[in-house]
Amino acid sequence: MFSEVFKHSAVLSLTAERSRAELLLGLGVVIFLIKLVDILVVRPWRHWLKALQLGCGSVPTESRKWPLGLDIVRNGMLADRDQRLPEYVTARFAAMDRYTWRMKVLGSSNFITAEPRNIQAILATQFDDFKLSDVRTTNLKLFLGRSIFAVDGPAWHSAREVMRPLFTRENVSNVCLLESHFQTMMRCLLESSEGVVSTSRDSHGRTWTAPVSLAVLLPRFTLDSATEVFLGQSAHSLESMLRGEKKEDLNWALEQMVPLLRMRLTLRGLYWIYGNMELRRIAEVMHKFTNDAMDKADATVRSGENRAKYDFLDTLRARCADRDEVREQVLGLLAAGTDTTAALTGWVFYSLIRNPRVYTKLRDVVMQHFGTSANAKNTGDSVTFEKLKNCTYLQHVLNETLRRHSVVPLNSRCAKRDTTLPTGGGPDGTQPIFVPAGTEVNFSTHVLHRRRDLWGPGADDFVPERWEKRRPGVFHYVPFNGGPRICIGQQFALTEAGFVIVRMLQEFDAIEGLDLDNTSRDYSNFGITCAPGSSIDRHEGVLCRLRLAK
Ligand code: HEM
Ligand SMILES: *[C@@H]1O[C@H](CO)[C@@H](O)[C@H](O)[C@H]1NC(C)=O
Ligand SMILES: *[C@@H]1O[C@H](CO)[C@@H](O)[C@H](O)[C@H]1NC(C)=O
Ligand SMILES: *[C@@H]1O[C@H](CO)[C@@H](O)[C@H](O)[C@H]1NC(C)=O
Ligand SMILES: CC(=O)N[C@H]1CO[C@H](CO)[C@@H](O)[C@@H]1O
Ligand SMILES: CC(=O)N[C@H]1CO[C@H](CO)[C@@H](O)[C@@H]1O
Repeated sequence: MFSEVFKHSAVLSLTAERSRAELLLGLGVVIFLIKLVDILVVRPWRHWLKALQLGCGSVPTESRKWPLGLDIVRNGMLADRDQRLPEYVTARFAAMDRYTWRMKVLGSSNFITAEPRNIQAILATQFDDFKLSDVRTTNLKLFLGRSIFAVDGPAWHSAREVMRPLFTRENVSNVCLLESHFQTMMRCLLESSEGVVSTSRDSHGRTWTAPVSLAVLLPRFTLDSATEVFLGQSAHSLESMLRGEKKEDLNWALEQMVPLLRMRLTLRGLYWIYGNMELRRIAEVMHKFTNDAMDKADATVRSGENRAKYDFLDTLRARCADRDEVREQVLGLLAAGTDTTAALTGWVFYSLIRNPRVYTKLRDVVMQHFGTSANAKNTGDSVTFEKLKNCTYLQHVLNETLRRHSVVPLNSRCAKRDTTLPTGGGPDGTQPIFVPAGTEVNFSTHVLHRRRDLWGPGADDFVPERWEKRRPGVFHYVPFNGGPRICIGQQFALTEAGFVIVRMLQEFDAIEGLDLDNTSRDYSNFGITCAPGSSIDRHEGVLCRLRLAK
């Protein structure tokens, strides 16, 4: 009896539930249809009207062969595998035959540009119309929290203020600390493991290093010195390499982070499905390193030791809200500053190897300007910030390298509100274009820096001398971006790269590439930044041997 009643009421509630479900489903369908009409009809119509009002022209869309532009995604992956990603982007611009166009990939539609006026608008004149893209902020926030690199709006403003004193000319010009790390890198160049000499002599009795990948050594050098500058405590990753240690240290964590973040950026909205366990492990290592540094700094306060080496850390601690923020800002600086500077330095040697004329000329200039390495060792301060800045040919080599090899070749911003960009629309591409709120705009400095109409027919060639005559036009040359969010570490990077180049040229009087393949193509190893790759192993770029100077 009871069970009868029970059954009955169960049936009742089941039907009630079913009709509720049907109602919900119906409602869902209606909402979906409204949304569909909005996306397919109302919005395009509204945008078309607004574009018309604003005098904007239409922008051509890149053609696609497969649904969702999967052919473009696939070709991008193939180009990346072949270490040709920058050239792939160039080829797409060439196929479009203009410098601003639209691409539709994986359901999203965005603009891409290599037009100085548009890049200037995005980064400077219309700064407030744009924000960082959401993929970047969500992904980075996880790692870097309030880091200047990951935040936007007022949070960015205040982070930029926190950083400002660290990057004054006075603070950036201090190169003293670099020499000891350079000495460790020299040992890595001359020894296979601690104390075991790896050099050999040629038939003229000259000493050469064993084959070495500079793209492997340089990120360790920049990490070791940046950690000492910002935390008062070096990661000593070059030393652990000499000792053959393979531990989960800070260098390991940063190395792991790059492919992981890259995959998550590729997955866009689905980023959270990938790599959470690994991320936690990496974060732990990073937290431990920064916390240890702060503990050590505190211990010196108590013991009354010299605290000069904690200057940068002290400034950060005085200006950040709490310990966690100090950690986030330091990790942001390491993420933004180490691989980039290493990539620039790597590209310089990559270019010198392929242009012996420039190597010889630069070495002569360095010898005149800075003297020999014996000089550097004895006086200790022969390579100074002022002297680096004063060495014009060195600056031109840096300029030319950053022009031909953008460390950040492709970047993007997202429109915060409906806005326009100055050019790229209409049949001849000279009208402004309409950029609806939420639209991503990619910009490629790689394409910009190699435009023949801006740089001449030899735009692809490595000719530092072009900088003797030429001042680039406004926003024709932006390796560090421009506007309010211009790279805050620019001078820091140029000083460090200049220092390493001068010291290397003092120590070595010849360099021989061991991965040249007789073609003029380039090998670009894309992580988050674009570093030199290699025809042999993309992770061992700038494979070479060097001859010790007499
Ligand atoms: C050759 C080396 C470097 C290159 C090519 C480079 C390039 C760039 C670029 C293109 C940006 C703008 C990114 C964007 O807003 O989307 C940037 C921002 C930044 N860079 Fe660098 N960078 C280099 C070295 C450094 C160094 C050594 C540091 C610090 C020690 C550093 C710290 C930063 C920071 C903190 C930002 C964010 C600035 C902000 O958003 O206000 N960079 N860099
Ligand atoms: C950097 O320079 C400024 C002045 O140029 C100074 O006030 C500041 O304390 C310096 N040091 C650090 C680590 O920020
Ligand atoms: C820089 O070069 C100029 C002219 O070549 C010279 O007068 C000046 O002393 C140099 N400065 C330094 C710091 O080397
Ligand atoms: C490069 O070219 C030279 C001569 O043109 C040839 O002897 C050499 O084998 C080539 N090397 C490669 C890797 O193709
Ligand atoms: C290293 C570097 O980029 N140096 C110079 C390159 O050219 C620009 C623009 O002319 C200069 O402002 C830089 O100082
Ligand atoms: C390199 C880069 O930032 N690419 C961006 C271009 O725009 C799309 C949006 O459609 C972003 O998802 C990419 O990350």
